[in-house]
Amino acid sequence: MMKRRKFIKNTAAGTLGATIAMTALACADEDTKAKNSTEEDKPMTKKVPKLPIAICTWQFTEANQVAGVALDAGKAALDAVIEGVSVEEQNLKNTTVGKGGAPDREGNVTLDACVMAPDGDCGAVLAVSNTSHVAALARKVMEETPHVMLAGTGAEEFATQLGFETENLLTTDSKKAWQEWLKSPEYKPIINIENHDTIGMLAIDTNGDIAGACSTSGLSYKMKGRIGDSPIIGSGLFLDNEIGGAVATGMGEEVVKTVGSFLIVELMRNGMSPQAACEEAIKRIVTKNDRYKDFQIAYIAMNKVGETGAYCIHEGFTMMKYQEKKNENVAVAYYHKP
Ligand code: SD4
Repeated sequence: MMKRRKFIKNTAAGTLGATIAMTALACADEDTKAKNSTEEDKPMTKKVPKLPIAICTWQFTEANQVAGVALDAGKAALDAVIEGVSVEEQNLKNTTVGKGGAPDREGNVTLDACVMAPDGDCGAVLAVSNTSHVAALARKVMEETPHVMLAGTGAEEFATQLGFETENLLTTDSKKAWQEWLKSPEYKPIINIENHDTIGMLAIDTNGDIAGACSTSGLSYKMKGRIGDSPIIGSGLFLDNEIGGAVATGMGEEVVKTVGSFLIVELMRNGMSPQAACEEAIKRIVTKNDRYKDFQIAYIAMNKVGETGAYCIHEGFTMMKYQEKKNENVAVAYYHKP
């Protein structure tokens, strides 16, 4: 196996990041704020947030804590996010990530994940059914192959070669729920109802470097072979270490259509705050799709200096944020007021 790429030397979050943040504050366009915005006008003297910081989708308290503690111990952002998401990949109660995830309509649990590193390198695995630690596997694709994505049996064989534990991902509970579903098999993904969903995580380490990971079993009872946004770089996850990063959760098909995470990073590049950028990305979806009342999408984002933002279509989504040894569940504003 060859070592494909060497990480470039980490660059500190110095003048460039600070400049971006101040520009973001100065240039945030009021017109782009979606309704229900929680963003307040911020004075130019605003304090730069203390690093390191880890944020993740939903109320994945332990996963975010693990990432935050790793960052506090001086670990690199990429190591921290992979350690963090692996908590949920092993959590049997979570039916949308890793082992215990709901299967497709034929009873197969298939996992998708991607990772992105501060140097812009990335890796992804799609439709993996033999191991739960798919974010770690995506990292191996990034670091040890000449490719960015591996899917299906190719990814599974790669995992076996690397010594990843072979696991049966379908738990007794998930199997029972699927068998129940088969009695009247209607495909109606209800995202958001329970606070267990795809985990997307972003971390900025003590060097000021940003990395991210996204891991999911996708939508319950999806068609065999269906892939959502989560392993697609630019949709489920994107970052640029000079600017910041974003991750998505929710109805993957709609995220892919607007390349949501890439969009958010580019909006931040053009001066928006993470909050304004998340709101604009949601606005892009709801203005193009009048079915938005039937699905949930949420974005979280963080810029180079550690300012964070999040926005979603429907009430019920929250974000975790770890900073200065505090791991908090943060309320997130939403677009649709029924
Ligand atoms: C997908 N985005 O596969 C994932 C599912 C998800 O909240 O995030 N559910 O489309």
